[in-house]
Amino acid sequence: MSSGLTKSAERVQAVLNEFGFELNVIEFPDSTRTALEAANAIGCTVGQIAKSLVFKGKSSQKPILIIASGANRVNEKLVKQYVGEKLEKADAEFVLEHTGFAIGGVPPVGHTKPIATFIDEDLTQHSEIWAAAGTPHAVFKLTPEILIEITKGSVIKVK
Ligand code: 5CA
Repeated sequence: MSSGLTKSAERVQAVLNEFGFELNVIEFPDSTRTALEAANAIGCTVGQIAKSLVFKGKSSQKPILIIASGANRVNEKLVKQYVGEKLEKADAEFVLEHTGFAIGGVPPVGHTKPIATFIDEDLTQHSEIWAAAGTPHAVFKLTPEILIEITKGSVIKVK
C-alpha cells in the first residue's frame, strides 16, 4: 500500500517504524525548511521544533549532530566542552554525505552512518516536539523522551 509520502519522507517513516513507537511522518503543502516555517505550518511554537544541526569536529573531521530547540542558537564554545573538540560549520555537501538528507529535511535519526548526537536540554521543557522527516515539507511529532531514546543522544546545554 502506498503511504503517499515522497521518497525521502518514506525512508524516514520506515526507520521510525523500527523503533516501536507510534511516530507518523506528515507532509505539509507549505514549507517546513526552517524552524520558523515548520512552526507556522504545524501551528506550534518555534521552541517546539527540534532542529537537526550538523557540525564537523575540527580535529576529527567527524560529523556531530546537535538537535537544538528552534528557539536557540547553538553556542559552539559551550558545546565544545561536551564534544571534546572544537566545532566547525558543515557545508551542505558534508551534511548530505553523512546524513543522506539535504539541509532543511535532516531528520534526527536514519542517517547514512550513526552520528554522535547531543540534545538541547530546552527541548525537554515541552511535552510535544516536532522534527524534520527527510524533506523540507515533512515532519513528525514526538516527545523529548522518545527523541532521547531513539537517538541515544546526550542532553546538554547549548546556549
Ligand atoms: N525542517 C526544518 C525544521 S525541523 C529544519 O530542518 N530546520 S533546521 O534548522 O534543522 O535546518 C536548517 C539548518 O540548516 C539551519 O539552521 C542551518 O544550521 C543549516 N543550514 C542552512 N543553510 C546552510 C548552508 N548553506 N550550509 C550549511 N548549513 C546550512
